[in-house]
Amino acid sequence: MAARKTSVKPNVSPQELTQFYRDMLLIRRFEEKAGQLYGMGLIGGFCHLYIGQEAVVVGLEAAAEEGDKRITSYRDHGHMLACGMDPNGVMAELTGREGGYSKGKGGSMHMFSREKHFYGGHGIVGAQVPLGAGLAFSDKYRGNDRVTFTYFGDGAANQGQVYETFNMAALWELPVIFVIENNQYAMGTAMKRSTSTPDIYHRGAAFGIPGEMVDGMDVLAVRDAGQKAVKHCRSGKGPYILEVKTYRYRGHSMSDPAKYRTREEVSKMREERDAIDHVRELLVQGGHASEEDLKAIDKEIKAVVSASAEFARESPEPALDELWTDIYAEVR
Ligand SMILES: Cc1ncc(C[n+]2csc(CCOP(=O)(O)OP(=O)(O)O)c2C)c(N)n1
Ligand SMILES: [Mg+2]
Repeated sequence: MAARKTSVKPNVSPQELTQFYRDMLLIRRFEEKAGQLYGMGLIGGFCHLYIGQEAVVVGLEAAAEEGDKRITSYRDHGHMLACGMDPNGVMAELTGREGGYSKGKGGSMHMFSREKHFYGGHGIVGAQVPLGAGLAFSDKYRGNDRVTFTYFGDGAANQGQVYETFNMAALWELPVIFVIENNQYAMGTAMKRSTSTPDIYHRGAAFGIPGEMVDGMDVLAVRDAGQKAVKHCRSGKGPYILEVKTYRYRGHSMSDPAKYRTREEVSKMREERDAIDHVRELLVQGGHASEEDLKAIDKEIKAVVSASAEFARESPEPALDELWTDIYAEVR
C-alpha cells in the first residue's frame, strides 16, 4: 500500500477530527475487549474483529445522513458502533445475553437495529449484497432520497451474485453505494492468489457503474470519497462503487492462527499506516489536542467499553421460552 499523502491543512474541523478519533478508538477498544471476553470463554460461536479497518466505517458514516441504511457481513461490530448502536447491547449480544440486540439469540453475526437503519450482520459471504440493493430499491420505490451503504469484502467481490446485483442496481438506477472493504485477505487466502486483477473498483464498468479506489487507512480520504458517492446516489444517478483499501490486524476470526502472512507484514502496517495514529498526529500537530486531552479521551472510551462488558456479564441468559419467539414475522 502506498504511503499516505497527508495534506498540511486537511479539510476538516478540529471538532470533526476529534470525533473521528473517538469513534475509531471506541471500535478498537471494544474489539480488544471482545477478544478478551472470547478468550475467557464468555463469547461463543464465531467472532470476527474489525481492528485495523476502523477508518472505513467511521469515514463513511461521516458522509451518511439520518435515514440512510447500512448492511454488512459478519465483521460487523464496528459498523454497529459507528452508526450509533449502543455498545452495551452489542456486547451483551456477543455474550448471548438477554440485554443483547437480538435478546442473546443471534450473537456476533446477527444483530439488527431498525432505529439506526442497520440491517445486519450476515454470515453467508456476499448474501448481503443483493439485500442491500433491495433496501435501496425500497427507498427508490417510496420516492425518498435515502442511500444504502452495502459493505462486502474482497473475497465476496468474486461472487456471481455481486454481478447480478450490479446489473439490476444499474438498470434500476438504485441509490446504493457498494463498499468493497479490501483488507487483502479472504480467510487465509491473499488477494493475489484468488483475484485476477489487483484493483476491483472498476468491476462495475461492464454495467456502467462508476468506481474508485480509496485509501482506507485515511479517514479523511474515506469521508471525502463517501461524500462524492453519496452525492452521486442521492441525485438519482444510480449506484457507485468504492473499493476501500484497508487491512485487518487480527486473524480472520478468533480461531485463525494466521499462518498465511508474516508478523512483519502486520507490524509494518500497524506502525506505518495505522488510521488512529494518523488522526492522533493530525490533532497534535495541528495544535487541536494535547497529549493530556488524548489521554482523557482514551480514559473515557475505556470506561464506556468496560461498562459494556460489565453490562454484558450482568445481563441474564435468555429464558428458555425465548426459544419459541421471534421465529415468524407478525402479519400486520
Ligand atoms: C457462501 C459462503 N462461502 C464461504 C463461507 C466461509 N467464509 C467465511 S468468511 C470467508 C472469506 C470472505 O472474505 P472477504 O469477503 O474478503 O471478507 P473479510 O473476512 O476479509 O472481511 C469465507 C470464505 C461463507 N461464510 N459463506
Ligand atoms: Mg477480505
